[in-house]
Amino acid sequence: MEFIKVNNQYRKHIALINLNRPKELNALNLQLMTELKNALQTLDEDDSVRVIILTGNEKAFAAGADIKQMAGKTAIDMLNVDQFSTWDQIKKTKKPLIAAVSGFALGGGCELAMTCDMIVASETAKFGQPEIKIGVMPGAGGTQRLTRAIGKAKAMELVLTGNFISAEEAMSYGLVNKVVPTEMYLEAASDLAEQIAQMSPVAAKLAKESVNRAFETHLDEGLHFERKNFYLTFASEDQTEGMNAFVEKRKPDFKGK
Ligand code: CO8
Repeated sequence: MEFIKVNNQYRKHIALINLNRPKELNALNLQLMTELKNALQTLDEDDSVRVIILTGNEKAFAAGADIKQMAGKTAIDMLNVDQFSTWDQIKKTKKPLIAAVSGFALGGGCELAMTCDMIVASETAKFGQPEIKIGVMPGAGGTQRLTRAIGKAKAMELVLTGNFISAEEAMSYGLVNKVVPTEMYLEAASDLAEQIAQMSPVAAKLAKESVNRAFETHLDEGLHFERKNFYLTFASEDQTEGMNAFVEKRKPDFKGK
């Protein structure tokens, strides 16, 4: 792989994916996105992995889709390339996915971070949807996910002005889970990942699916969906182990079965 680095044993049960086009501030070209989609699919099928962290480098998580690659394209070129099928596949990742963001998370970079389940940010992180400044608009979920995350007023402002917000602002609007000093952002994401990796992987997948359902349906259907997944956890050995461990006053040993 040319534009990402993958370590499927970064920590016990935790994989790390690094976006790796540092000179271009990790601009998301088509090849990078395909590599990322393939890596996530492989990690999703790898039983040794329970949580995935996606990161860039200190200066940039990703400064957006690759403008140079898109500059000469027509609408029909964009339609035919159908890059969003790659994004749709990334969205289907079943395991918890944490974005560890430092520096720029702009345009497609901000959208990619929001496609993850949680965002841990360094204090130097900057989020924004600056597409309007180059004559287009968000296309990989920015108008939808940002609005759901931070509400209409601020989302409209960011999308229409292209202004960036700081990590602290992103935190206050509910876009990110935590903000930490820059030298600690990957460590903080790893701590969060380690906590989740100790839980039942079956329950984690079903819980992730259920939380995401809240964005896609109305309350009654969401509650119904949650209930089915709750019942399904009782088909797992992890449920027996978790409840027995509680009764026996010991730490559970979840196997993901
Ligand atoms: N695409 C391609 N190259 C980029 C991008 C980008 N998005 N961002 C930065 N680069 C390149 C620069 O061209 C430069 O390359 P070179 O050295 O060859 O000139 C290098 O990265 C370093 O960038 P700068 O010199 O500009 O660095 P600065 O620190 O001065 O500025 C900024 C950093 C503010 C981040 C600036 O680079 C910038 O404004 N970048 C563009 C941000 C942007 O507009 N992003 C949105 C892109 S459009 C988009 O994401 C649409 C998504 C919708 C669908 C997704 C489909 C995949």
